[in-house]
Amino acid sequence: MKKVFLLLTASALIYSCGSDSTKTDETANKALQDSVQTFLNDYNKKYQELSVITNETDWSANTHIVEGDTTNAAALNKAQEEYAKFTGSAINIETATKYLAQKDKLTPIQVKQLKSIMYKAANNPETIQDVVKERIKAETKQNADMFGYDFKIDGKSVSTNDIDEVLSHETNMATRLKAWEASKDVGKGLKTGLVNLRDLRNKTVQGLGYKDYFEYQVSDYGMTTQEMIEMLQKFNRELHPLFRELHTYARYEYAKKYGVKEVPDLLPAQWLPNRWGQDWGSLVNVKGINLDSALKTKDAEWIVKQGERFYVSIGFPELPKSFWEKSDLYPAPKDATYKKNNHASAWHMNYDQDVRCLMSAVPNSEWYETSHHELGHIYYYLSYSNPEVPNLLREGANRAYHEALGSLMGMAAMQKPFMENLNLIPKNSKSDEMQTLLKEALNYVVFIPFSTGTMSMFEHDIYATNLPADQFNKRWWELAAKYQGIAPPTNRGEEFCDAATKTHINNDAAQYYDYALSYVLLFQVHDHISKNILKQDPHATNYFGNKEVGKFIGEMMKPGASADWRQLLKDKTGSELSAKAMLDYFAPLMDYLKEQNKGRKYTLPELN
Ligand code: X8Z
Ligand code: ZN
Repeated sequence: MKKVFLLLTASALIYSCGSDSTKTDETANKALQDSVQTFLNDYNKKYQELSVITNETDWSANTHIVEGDTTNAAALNKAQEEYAKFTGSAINIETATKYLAQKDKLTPIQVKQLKSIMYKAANNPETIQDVVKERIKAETKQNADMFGYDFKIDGKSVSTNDIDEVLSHETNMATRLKAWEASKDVGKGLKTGLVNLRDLRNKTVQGLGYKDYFEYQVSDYGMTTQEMIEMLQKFNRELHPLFRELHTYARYEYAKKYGVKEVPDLLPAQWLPNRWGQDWGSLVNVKGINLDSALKTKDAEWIVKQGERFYVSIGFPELPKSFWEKSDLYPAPKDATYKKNNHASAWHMNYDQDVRCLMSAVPNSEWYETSHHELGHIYYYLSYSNPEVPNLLREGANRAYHEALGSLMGMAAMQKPFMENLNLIPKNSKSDEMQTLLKEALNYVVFIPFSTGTMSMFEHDIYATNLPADQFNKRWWELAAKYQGIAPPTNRGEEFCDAATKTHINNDAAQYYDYALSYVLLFQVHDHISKNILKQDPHATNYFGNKEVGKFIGEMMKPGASADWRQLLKDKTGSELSAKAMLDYFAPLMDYLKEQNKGRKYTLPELN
């Protein structure tokens, strides 16, 4: 009896002891979480305030570029410096580090925000503020030099839209070559700036312990450089058999088109419709589905509005009025005394409802697709601008998600049933499905070696292996040959810097694999939507008006970066990131292309 009593007392004692300490722990955790929350609230507020100023000045610096006028640049540098001073401040780094050391006691969303603070700090550490300042200045200048550039053909100013038009349609080789060379001229003047930026970007992130800027950018996915490179190579390898068929097919078909008897081993860059050979879609015209000719009857405004109509039809809200008032959607007038950033982008000005697009839209299929892509960014911004998501996490689940969801809508808007529904093509028109698939592959599959290979490996080499400046052009074309099977028209020495003609190399550095991953992701999401929501063949869907589809996409967007990207994908599609859906989509092409390529010489190696 006594024993029992004693035992009971002991257990009661133990219990009450535990209860007290749990309570104390809970109180301590609550106090810690409260102080973390106060820090985060202050940070989020200040972060938003500074971002608004930076984004506004950045907007002016990209929409109004006047040679010799340094007003915009000076304002932007000043705003960026203030932003850097705050995000990289020693006190913020110290505080976030201190709190992260106790991350087990914090809520997941607090931990995510603290990590985001550290990530942002690493780009601007106060400890090396002179380097940061210099980098900011160099970035502003590089951007203005790139987008202030006056492209010329035969001494006459031309826009990049003009150049793209020639490369898409012209069959006269001399004219094509001139346009291609004109498009590469801008690179020469950007080389010194790029070399300098490479050094400054590396130095900046080394301040907080990253090996180099490539590693820094990759770490945003929670991955190491090696893991990212392996994943990119895996996707490239998986798509290679199909790409090899496309490459063979394209060499012979282009040779026919341009009346060239001897088919070259590598595709001459000036034969291709895109300045970097990243999309060969216009090689094929599918009878009965000519989007470009349908769009000739529309104006540029229709293109952007149609994008909005599509998103609204699946349940997204209309764009805020300010979007239409403040965006810069169309090319600068021919006689404008200023230039503007000619590459499409979407802006989240205040981490809230002030969203804008910067485009140079004209009514053609390229801009039709791009408008849908950019509006994808805009609707992503609007979706995560909700009270559940703090400013710091108003970003994509990862950067590839941000690129994928708009591209998905762009792809969906080009499928036959969708275009029939919009009366862009005649209803029940007969068309060759294999040709449609081929055209799509020349866009989506051809993009993979460019994005996983040429672009990503070049950026890896310049940042992670410190590629010497006198090898930039040599390396660029080696990679283009190896991955894309492309060669320049003539020997391009180191006086050129052809990589720097690609905007991302200058102002979106070491992130191009985002797009590669986004294509893989978009096919995965599309596969799920087609089969499980629409119950339609992925090759022939019509998303228009389907609220279930909108709900599904909206749910992917809504949590922003408060979601774990791997988990989100698993939850929404049931699988991990994989090229399977993309491979399945294009699988029917293999036999067709093998048949077409019978007797033709393959010049790309087989990989396995
Ligand atoms: O740069 C873009 C977007 C930026 S928001 C227009 N894209 C890549 C490119 O143009 O190289 C979209 C797909 C590929
Ligand atoms: Zn984009």
